[in-house]
Amino acid sequence: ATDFGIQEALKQLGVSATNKGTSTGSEWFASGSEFSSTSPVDGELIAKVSATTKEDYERVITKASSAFKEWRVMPAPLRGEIVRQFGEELRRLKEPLGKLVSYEMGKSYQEGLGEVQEMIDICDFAVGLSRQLHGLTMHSERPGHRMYEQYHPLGIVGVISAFNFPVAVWAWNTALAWVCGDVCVWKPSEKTPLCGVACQNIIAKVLKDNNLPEGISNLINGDYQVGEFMTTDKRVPLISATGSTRMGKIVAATVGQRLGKSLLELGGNNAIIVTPDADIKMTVIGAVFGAVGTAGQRCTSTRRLIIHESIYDKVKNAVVDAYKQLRIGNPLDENNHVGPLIDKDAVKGYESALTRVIEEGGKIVVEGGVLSGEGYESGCYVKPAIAEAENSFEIVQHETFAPVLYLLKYSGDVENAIDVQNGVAQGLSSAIMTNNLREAERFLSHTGSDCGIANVNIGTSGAEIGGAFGGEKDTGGGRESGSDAWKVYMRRQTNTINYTTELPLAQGIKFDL
Ligand code: UN1
Repeated sequence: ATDFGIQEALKQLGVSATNKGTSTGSEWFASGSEFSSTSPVDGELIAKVSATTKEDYERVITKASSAFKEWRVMPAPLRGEIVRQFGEELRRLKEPLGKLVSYEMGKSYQEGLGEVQEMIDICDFAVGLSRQLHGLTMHSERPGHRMYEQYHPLGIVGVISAFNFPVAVWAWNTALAWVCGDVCVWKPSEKTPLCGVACQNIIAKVLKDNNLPEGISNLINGDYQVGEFMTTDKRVPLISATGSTRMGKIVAATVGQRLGKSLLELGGNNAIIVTPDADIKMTVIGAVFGAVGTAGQRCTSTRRLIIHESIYDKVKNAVVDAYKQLRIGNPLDENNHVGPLIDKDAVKGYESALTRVIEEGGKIVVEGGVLSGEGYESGCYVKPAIAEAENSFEIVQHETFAPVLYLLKYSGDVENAIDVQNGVAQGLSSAIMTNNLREAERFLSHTGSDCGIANVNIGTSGAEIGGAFGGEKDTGGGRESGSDAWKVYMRRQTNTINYTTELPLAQGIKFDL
């Protein structure tokens, strides 16, 4: 079989057949049992990683705590300079890292490169941010007083990331956390541990070259039990977690129990509303990429198309036609549009969604199925499917992390479509395709989409790093990446200074002694 340069990429990234799974900077250790990373592309074992034990974890936290004491007093723009160098290393290693992402996770090589590009972009953003960690200055109600606010480094930030964006989501968090003066402990998904090893190697080199403490970047590996070391640990003031709503509820409860902060980026159930004024060509591109890109495994993947009855058949036929062009296969081969699902459990989830939608009265318009035979040996390749359904179906209410698209029909005004769009538990991304200003503005208004992301004439996926990323309701409420998402990585302080010889009390209170 063609190796597509994987061995060479692993070598460049310092990933070997057996990797120690725990690291502070360039120091690696391991006392836990080994687990395997298997590629969904060809079902082959890529390499092994040892899981982090409680003892390993304690070592990490000790290192991280002492690194924080040094890192927090380094001026923010100098921390920005370190993140700039990290971005440069990512530019240099974009191809091997994009390839590893593609091979370990299964997304197309193009998307793997795109993911590394998101890392580079957030580094650039963070470098600028390192000179803009602004607070406000307020007018005091008391004479001779000054009042202002500051943002101070928070401490150790725990990052728990998902398999679907195995490198970018870490970078969104760490690039910001680092310029904010925090140190990070990362637990990547147990399905993509090698992406974690590779990224840790990249930042470790930068830290070492600059003679900085190892504990600024730390890696731990394993399943949810390893994640629990952090969620239950008071020494980790912020947990940023990406994954399912089920996982997020557990993390929120655990972290909330100790009054820690959590930043949650959970499931979506994203829809595109297609109104009678939509540009059908644009709709098809947005909907098809949204539904089948990353094999439907983005939080922002398009799950539902809410189409006006007057153009329903036209849109349906155009989308069904486009699906006929899709090539499913090895994601490292640039001719293919759709790669495999992450593993066989995901394939089961996909199959059961298709069974359920029929049981509930839906109608399949593009047949799904698991592919077998040459090139599909991993058993993880599935055909993107489309079903006509109702929003009230239980399965439509549920996020299935696979390329299954539901077509829903609406009649009357755009308000009716917005009701359908909002009529799910999740609230991540949403879109409307229309050239009608009134419909677009209504969709974006207070009574419009209830999601964290609402787009006009763009699909639901592929958000830029410059905006705050995240969503409402069952999506968890957190915001990562651009805009002022950095504030969650810092502790906020209000300062009032009296430069007189009197001590007037606020609210005009008299307290004569
Ligand atoms: C995710 O699926 O967790 O907006 C992140 C997008 C990407 C990020 C998705 N920029 O689709």
